[in-house]
Amino acid sequence: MSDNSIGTLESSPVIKRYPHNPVLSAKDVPYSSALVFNAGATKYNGKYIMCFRNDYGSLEEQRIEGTNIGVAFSDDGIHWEVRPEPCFTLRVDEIIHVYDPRLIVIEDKCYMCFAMDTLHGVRGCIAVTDDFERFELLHMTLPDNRNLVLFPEKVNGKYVRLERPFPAYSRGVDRFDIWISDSPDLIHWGNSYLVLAVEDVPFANNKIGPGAPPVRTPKGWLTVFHSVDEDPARGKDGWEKSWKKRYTAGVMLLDSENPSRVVGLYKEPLMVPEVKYEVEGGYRNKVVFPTGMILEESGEVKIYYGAADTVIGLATAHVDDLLNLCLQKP
Ligand code: BMA
Repeated sequence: MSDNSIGTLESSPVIKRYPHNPVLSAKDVPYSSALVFNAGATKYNGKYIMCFRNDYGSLEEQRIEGTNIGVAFSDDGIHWEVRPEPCFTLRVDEIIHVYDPRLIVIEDKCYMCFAMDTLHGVRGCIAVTDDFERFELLHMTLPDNRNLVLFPEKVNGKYVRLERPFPAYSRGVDRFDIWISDSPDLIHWGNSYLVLAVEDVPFANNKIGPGAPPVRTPKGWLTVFHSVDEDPARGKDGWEKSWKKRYTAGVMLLDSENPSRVVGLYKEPLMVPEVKYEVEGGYRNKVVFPTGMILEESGEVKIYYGAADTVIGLATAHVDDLLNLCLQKP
């Protein structure tokens, strides 16, 4: 271990993993698929809908040939049926691929935020759809920016998003934080503020980023984020020659009226990679990457997350337990 290594971490006991995880993996996909992970999830027109990252190629030969985004539907948020064709692909000239979709319904319209790798940087994008076949692209950020998540309703008359720019020049490599911006129309964005800095997260020594779109609670906007710690002592841990990072999940609460203000941050991780499909046999092991969060009327929160960049897991917690974690005094 090096001096600033984070060491052993544990998931909070409020988190329950679905015992039959993963809820979706390559074997469930009726077209070429190797890695199925990082899925946006929402409820729309009476169904659960998930848009997921599908890296195709060969799992056995550890080969990726490209990425598309697939869509799956469910009546219970647990058992999913994948539509026979991918729903979204962009691989033309300047655009290398699109990935890591997040879904959110605002005023009965469904929006998908996603990342786009281009020859000139990573861009965060927002599109709108009503059938998951046709998507109208509304906005693309300047590079480098990704992990866009929209709030489910306007705040003070404006659309709001969390995002994660990559200020590599000014902060050195990989010291990245969570920011917020607003917009009158989802097309023009500005009024940007820092929300949470990587140095404010005790279990991060590398970078953080938004996870799933926030949910409204009586105490504020509840939202999960991803947090990364790196340890030079780590070596090969997946398909790549070397993988020294661990991705965990954190949880925080933002002010209802001024969501750039953090009113509660749980100082320990909410979820840490610790079960088999999160820590071994994957493309990149020791990764939990939350990208979808649904608050049920019962108070149950469903959290969808990429596990080891290879499959999709579901974890649940009660909303009151998550709020208590955020608001507990040190
Ligand atoms: C991030 C993104 C995610 C991925 C994660 C862990 O930088 O590329 O798509 O899940 O790394 O590899």
